[in-house]
Amino acid sequence: MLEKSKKPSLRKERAILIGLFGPDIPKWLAAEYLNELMLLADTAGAETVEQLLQNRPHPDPATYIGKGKLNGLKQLVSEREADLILFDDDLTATQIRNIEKVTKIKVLDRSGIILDIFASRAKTAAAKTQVELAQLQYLLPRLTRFWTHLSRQKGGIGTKGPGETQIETDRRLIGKRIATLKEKLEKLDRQRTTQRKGRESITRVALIGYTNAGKSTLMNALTQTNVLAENRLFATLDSTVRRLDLENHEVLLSDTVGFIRKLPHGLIESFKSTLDEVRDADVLLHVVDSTSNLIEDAIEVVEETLRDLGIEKPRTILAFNKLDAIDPEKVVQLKGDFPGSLFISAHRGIGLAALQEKLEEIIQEEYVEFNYYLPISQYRAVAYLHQAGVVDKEHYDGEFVQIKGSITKEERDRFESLLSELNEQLSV
Ligand SMILES: Nc1nc2c(ncn2[C@@H]2O[C@H](COP(=O)(O)OP(=O)(O)OP(=O)(O)O)[C@@H](O)[C@H]2O)c(=O)[nH]1
Ligand SMILES: [Mg+2]
Repeated sequence: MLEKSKKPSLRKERAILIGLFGPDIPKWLAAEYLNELMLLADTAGAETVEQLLQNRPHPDPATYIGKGKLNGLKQLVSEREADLILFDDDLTATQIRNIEKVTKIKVLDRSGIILDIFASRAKTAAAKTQVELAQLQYLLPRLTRFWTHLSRQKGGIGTKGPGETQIETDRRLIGKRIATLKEKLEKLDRQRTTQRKGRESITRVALIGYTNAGKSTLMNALTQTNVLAENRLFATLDSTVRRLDLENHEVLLSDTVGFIRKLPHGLIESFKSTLDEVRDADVLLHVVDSTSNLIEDAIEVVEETLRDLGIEKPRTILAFNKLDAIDPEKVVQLKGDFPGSLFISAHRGIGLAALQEKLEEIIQEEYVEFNYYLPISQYRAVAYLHQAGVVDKEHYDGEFVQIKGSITKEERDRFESLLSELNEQLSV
């Protein structure tokens, strides 16, 4: 028998992760943050070979960690054969330059790695444009470092930066590109708005939550679609909208990008239009990973990001996902801490019927009853009620039809103006 030839495995980049703890951030919390950074590193394709936590109330303005630590770090880099140092915070251009000078390897900060992941995951024109815009906005204040890199690649002397004029030229070029990208986004935005217009009367439900909470898995479970869901961060960047048929209502369910703590500001800005699905939602379905050790943090990050985006909180259902993977005691505790929340497993299909019922209940709250007697000649009005509302009873009696049911207040107003239009037409 022939043995399958093994492919030579590509060596992953080896990363050292660094975070700080102190009076504001206890050590256990900083350790949790580093675990999340490890997941980010993994998503970006790097292997974590060491995690370092330093006790420091504030970062050193020149080197982030203390100077003594920096020398130790240099030693560690060679011992662990590391290619990359990742910081759980944003660094200034000076800090990056100084750390790279000592350690001689690539240094990335938190925004840098998140942008890198977004860039490699962006598929559609909109996502690509949004990410490029955010990358350039991130790059602009760090231009000196960029050029140091370039001159080093060219074999030049790494310590010498370019002349000011060169930086200026580059800044201008980037500025121009930013303007072009913004224009392109506006255009895409207009197309999207037109596409959304046709769906105005249907209730919209948006899945929101921290990255990796299980939003896409839930989307798939509820609508039998096949959106990519995986144990990586930011599996979803673009919005997907699917129709979901509840017992009495039809809704549009949308799945979109997940949130994370310290999401680079430029990214939030540039993803504003992708998040229009969230902005336009009538109901938010906030999915929480109940296996996380930082549940409250994650919920707060999501709520804060919504506030940053200027999205006023519509009615929200809080759904704790991954019920299959936690202890019953934790369920009891969460139920106590978050009354009214639901417990589900998107993966195993647990609690989904209750979730749909709750959705229906919330939607129904927006509905008002109607009871009309219409001449059968007004079949357009009858058709409208069928399309926009829920009809419970329809009784034909000679020239008239009695039609009873419920409809949203908004739709009822629209219907009444349609009715008066029809009446006017009839009376002329
Ligand atoms: N044990 C368990 N795992 C789940 C459940 N639901 C989702 N997962 C897993 O959680 C991981 C993330 O799921 P996704 O659906 O991609 O999460 P998401 O919220 O869409 O993530 P992003 O798009 O990356 O923001 C995957 O590995 C899923 O298989 C569940 O009910 N139980
Ligand atoms: Mg997803």
